[in-house]
Formats: sequence, structure tokens, C-alpha cells
Amino acid sequence: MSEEDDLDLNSLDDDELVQQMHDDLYDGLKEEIIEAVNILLARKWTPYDVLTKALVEGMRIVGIDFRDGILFVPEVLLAANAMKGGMVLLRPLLAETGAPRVGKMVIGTVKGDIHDIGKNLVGMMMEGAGFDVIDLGINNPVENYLEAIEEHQPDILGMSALLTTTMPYMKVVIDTLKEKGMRDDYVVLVGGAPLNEEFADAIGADAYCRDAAVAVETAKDFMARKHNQLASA
Ligand code: B1M
Repeated sequence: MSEEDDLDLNSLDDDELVQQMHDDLYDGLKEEIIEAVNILLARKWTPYDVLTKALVEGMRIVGIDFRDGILFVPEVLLAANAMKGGMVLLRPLLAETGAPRVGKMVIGTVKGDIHDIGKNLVGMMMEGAGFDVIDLGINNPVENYLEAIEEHQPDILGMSALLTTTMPYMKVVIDTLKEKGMRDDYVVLVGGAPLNEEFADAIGADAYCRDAAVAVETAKDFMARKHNQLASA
């Protein structure tokens, strides 16, 4: 039996448990992550704190060692899978705020890009803030976005890209919307680690969202403006 099997997560205090979760995420231990998320929730941690302090922070550490060549793709996949195990528990809780539906968002990761953890977080937080979210998943060509906005008529189109090689594809989508005369019908929000505000401006997006919390605030701001415009029309 490994040392890991012997460890009683419940016997750890909160700080130790969060530290252990960072280690378990690093080691891709999904069952342990699920158990620890349940323990923190039972200790009355808010789902948002569990998400940001335990899971997102743990994934940040994984990202640093991936960048530095200490971790490789298979290990990072295991870490991502462990994180998703925790997110499955948090999703309904974050969505459970009982907020009235404030708008609709279509979101997807762009063509060529299979990163979805950040996008999923944004989707979860948006649902929690009262938005209906249609998630297109990963690796989306422009046709997928067009089909989805035609079918669902969202207020907001969200795009995610984690690679410097895939972020330019966001401009392809926005330019296609322009060509079709549809650009002004939707608020376009973009996000992902390599982006910044200048990039969002340059490609003609409405805003860059640094993280999921900013995405929610930005989306709410745009919805408030839309309602004000409708009210004064
Ligand atoms: Co990839 N990867 N990866 N990877 N990966 C990065 C992005 C990288 C920065 C790692 C590094 O070198 N440090 C690097 C990109 C370098 C670059 O482009 N300059 C990289 C690379 C190179 C690659 C591969 C090319 C590696 C290879 O095969 N040699 C390959 C590419 C595959 C492809 O997409 N075609 C690859 C593969 C993978 C895995 C499959 C192993 C895995 C993805 C698993 C998955 O997502 N299901 C993976 C992971 C996990 C990462 C890192 C470690 C973590 C990403 C993550 O989930 N972060 C990442 C390093 C890093 O970013 N530090 C890395 C946690 C997440 C909560 O944050 O995604 O930033 P983030 O999302 C935030 C904000 O950005 C924002 O809100 C989110 C929540 O707060 N946001 C939005 C994101 N999308 C938004 C959309 C919005 C609004 C806000 O719409 C409105």
C-alpha cells in the first residue's frame, strides 16, 4: 500500500488539505481530488473558494512545471482529468444560485485547440451567474459558431484559445460575422492565457476576459447596457 493510500485527508486541517490537493492534482489523483473537494464543501467552504484556491491554483502550479519541461503531456492530461473530477461536483453548486436567467451565451474553444478547462470554468461561472450556456466544446471551426448562434440566438459569443498558434483563429470567426453582417448582433468576449486586451481590440472583439470572474462581470455589464438601450429605445 502506498503512502498516499494511507493518508486520511479528513485528518488534515484546511491549509494542509489544500496543499495536499495541489500535490494530488500534480500527481493526477482524481479520486483523492474528489474526496478532498467533498471534505472542503462539508467544512462549509464555498464552491467558488474550492474552485479557485484548491483546483485553479493547483493547475497553475502544474502549468509552470509543464512550461519548464518538468511535466509532460500525459502527466498534464492526468492532472486535467483530476481537476475535471472536482469540477463535476462544483458545477451544480455554482449554478445553484437561483438567479433569474440574465442572458444566453454560446462558448467554445477555437479550431486547432483542445484546451477546455478554462472554458469549462467560464461556462460554469456564467451558469452560476444566471446565464444559459451552450458549450460547443473544443476545436471549433467557424461553421460551428455560426450554426450555434443561428440556432440559439445568444446575447454573447465566447471564444477560448490557449495557444499562440490558435488565438488568431478568433479573428477568422469575427471577420466571418462581419462579412455576414451579423457582427453587431452579438457581444463577442474572448479569453485564454496568451491573450490580452490589445489582442482583443486588434481582432475586433468587444472585450478580453482575464479569468472566469471577469467574464461574468463583463457579460453582466453588457447585458445591463443592452437592457438600458432597449428601455430607452
Ligand atoms: Co497545453 N499548453 N498544450 N495542454 N497547457 C499550455 C497552454 C502552455 C502555455 C503550456 C506551457 O508551455 N507553459 C502551452 C502553450 C504555449 C503557447 O502557445 N505559447 C501549451 C502547449 C504548447 C500545448 C501543446 C502544443 C503541447 C504538445 O502537444 N507539445 C498541446 C496542444 C494541443 C492542442 O490544443 N492542439 C497541449 C496539450 C495540453 C493537454 C491536452 C495536455 C492539456 C489540456 C487538457 C484540457 O484542457 N482538457 C494541457 C494543459 C492542461 C495546459 C496548461 C498546463 C493548463 C491550462 C489550464 O487548464 N489552465 C497550460 C499552461 C498554462 O496555461 N499555465 C498549457 C487552467 C485554466 C483554469 O486556466 O485555461 O487560462 P485558463 O483559463 C482561464 C482564463 O484564461 C480565462 O478564464 C479561465 C478561468 O479563469 N479564459 C476565458 C479561458 N478561456 C476563456 C474564454 C472566455 C473568457 C475567459 O470567453 C469569454
